[in-house]
Amino acid sequence: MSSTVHLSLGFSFHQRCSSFFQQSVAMALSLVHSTLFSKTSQLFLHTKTGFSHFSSSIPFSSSALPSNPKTWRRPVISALELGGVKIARDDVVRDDPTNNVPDTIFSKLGLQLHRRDQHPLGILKNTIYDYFDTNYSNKFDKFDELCPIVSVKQNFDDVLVPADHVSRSYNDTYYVDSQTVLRCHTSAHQAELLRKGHTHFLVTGDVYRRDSIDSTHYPVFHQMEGFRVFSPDEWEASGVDGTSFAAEDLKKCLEGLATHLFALEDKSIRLLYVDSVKISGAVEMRWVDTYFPFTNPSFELEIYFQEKWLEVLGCGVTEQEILKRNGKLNNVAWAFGLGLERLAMVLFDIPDIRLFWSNDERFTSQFSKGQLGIKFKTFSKYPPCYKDMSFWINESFTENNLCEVVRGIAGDLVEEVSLIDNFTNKKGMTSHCYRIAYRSMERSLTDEEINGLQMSVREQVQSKLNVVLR
Ligand code: FA5
Ligand code: MG
Repeated sequence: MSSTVHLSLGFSFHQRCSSFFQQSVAMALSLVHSTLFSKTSQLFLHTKTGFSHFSSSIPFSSSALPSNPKTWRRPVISALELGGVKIARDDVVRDDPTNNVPDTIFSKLGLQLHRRDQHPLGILKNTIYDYFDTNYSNKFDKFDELCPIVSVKQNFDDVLVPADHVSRSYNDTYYVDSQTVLRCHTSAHQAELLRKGHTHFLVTGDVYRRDSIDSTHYPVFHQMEGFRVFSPDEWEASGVDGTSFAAEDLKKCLEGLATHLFALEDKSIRLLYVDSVKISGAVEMRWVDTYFPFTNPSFELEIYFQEKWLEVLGCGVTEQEILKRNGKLNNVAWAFGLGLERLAMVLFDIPDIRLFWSNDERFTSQFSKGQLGIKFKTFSKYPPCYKDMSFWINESFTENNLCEVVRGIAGDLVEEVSLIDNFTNKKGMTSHCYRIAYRSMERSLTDEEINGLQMSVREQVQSKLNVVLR
């Protein structure tokens, strides 16, 4: 795992190792909100008219705007339309202790990269659609415009996420208010679609998580949910029980999808088992057993990429309770949630997740509708610049809060935040040293600019996280 602390809807390292955090959600909440989110209300001009901002918003926070005026446009959006509903900035970003959505996140709402046919995410979504249409005779209903602002019930309760699960915390999820969140996974729509009678569906959309910073984690990314319900006659003849039948069908479906995607670029797939030796040539992937509250058994699919195993999707056989509650008693089902960016990074050779948000023509012009085989040619040869920062942490310190501060200042100019040293002294005080890598994907940064950013980071880390710099 690259930086060890990232939210997963399953059990992550984070969950196993930060019980102090679970116990202090309430404390963190008040601390986070009293200190972390002072809102920059001048960022967006307010207009009540509202409009979609597919093309006019930009992916930088104001504090991270590049100095070259040609490479950016100032955001002028105060409202947008999501699934036919008008949403004003004030509906999502509020100075209120139950709200932790910063402007940088609001600026991403409604961009809908997955609905752009020339964008790698749109190209990938369409290719996955083709696979399902061809192999399942158009049986899968497709949704890609469901509103990302959902209730806590939809996001967590409906998929059986326990009341004390770490993913519900303000440290991991963006809350609009105590009962409303920016969905942190597309599984938030499973229950409502089942209730509406859908038995085969794909839901694609933007999802939001407070998370660590590195080349494969971003606070906004895109998932595609797949869901398939079986009726008893489908598995009874097979001689195996419903759960085994569904699990086998699920793996077959996803292995078939992987073969379809990589075959388009003339690559073969090699399925490995945990601890297998890597052999170069083919795309190598493996199934790993895992845990999700909503499936049992549960699996993750990993692909070998940039010298590491990269988790690209989670899946499993749906818990009976979900089916029962939503009118599908006596059925079994499988579900998967695929991280579109991660898969697109492997397919298009995109080295950093920030690039998906780039409006730079040198990025956007490399992709065209329907063309999956294209390999991205990097245009950024700029070296990263590293800055280290040590401080004594306090009880409520979390890496996600640190990352939120750093992103708030440096925006997409920050490439990675990693813990490089960690010790506790005789007095029981714990020191962390973080290394921040600054690098623009699009231009070279001046020393002056980086020093300015680092100075602000140091100030805000101290004032907002109440840590003591060393
Ligand atoms: C889920 O979100 C589950 N809802 C998936 C699921 C659906 C399981 C249906 C079972 C049945 P997870 O937290 O592991 O699981 O995220 C799914 C995928 O999203 C990951 O495999 C990864 O590809 C992607 N992902 C997770 N966090 C990030 C991030 N910060 N940036 C980019 N991609 C991410
Ligand atoms: Mg996971």
